[in-house]
Amino acid sequence: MTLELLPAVDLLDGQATRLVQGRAGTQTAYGDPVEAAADFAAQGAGWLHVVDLDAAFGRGPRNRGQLGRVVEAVAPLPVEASGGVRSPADLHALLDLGAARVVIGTAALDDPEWVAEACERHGDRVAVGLDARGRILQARGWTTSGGDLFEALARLDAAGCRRFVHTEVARDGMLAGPATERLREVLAATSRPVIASGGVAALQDLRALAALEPHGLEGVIVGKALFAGRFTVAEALAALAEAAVGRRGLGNPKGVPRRMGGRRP
Ligand code: AMZ
Repeated sequence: MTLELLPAVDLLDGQATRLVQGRAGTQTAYGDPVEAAADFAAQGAGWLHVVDLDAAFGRGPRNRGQLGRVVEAVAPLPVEASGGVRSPADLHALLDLGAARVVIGTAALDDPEWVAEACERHGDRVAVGLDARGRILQARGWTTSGGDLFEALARLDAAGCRRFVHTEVARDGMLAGPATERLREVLAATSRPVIASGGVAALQDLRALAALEPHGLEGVIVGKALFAGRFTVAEALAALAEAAVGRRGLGNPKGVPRRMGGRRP
């Protein structure tokens, strides 16, 4: 299988924005999020990841209009939406706007019972965001910490949550490479699909992550590297497709034709 690429459009005050390690005040604005999303879609992305940063910081949902416009602009491309989903009303609002999947972070720590119920009720339409500095989980726009990553993962996995998004906060927006070792530990701790986020800076990082696909890595979220022009969505998709083909070839390292003696079609 090919690792799924989820280009990320983070929204702050209606603008496409990148933060450094998620800290307020470090933002670089990249203009109209609808334009960015449409461009990523046109290049062949299979998913988009959209974060309402204002909502994640607890300033209320200021970007739902933009989220709706993004969903419309890229349809039928599925959009994963997150940020500030703390109640059933928040979750339903994003599903009603057309999000194919909603990621819940802070509430998975604050209100695990509701999140377990939401996972059960909505199945694949809900994923749990495990945002962490090392093993320590981060909440409320990564301004507070609480709980152990692996304890929460075990608990939510047992509660039936179907998919996890692991973000290494210390790497996010840093263009310093993904937290591959931590990710290996996360993959070893659950048999549910995992999406990785944070730190991707180069096509080589994507190839390294693609090697984790057989261990349960399903996708990778890329933000800053795309907005900073390190590579394009099209290049990223080509690198991931190539890595998947290379991996399939590993079962047959010398490239010996499998149907020896058979006629070529
Ligand atoms: O950059 C940040 N400070 C930040 C961020 N990108 N804070 C939260 N988030 C993202 C998480 C997840 O997708 O990676 O927002 C979502 C979680 O939000 P919440 O409000 O459910 O914790």
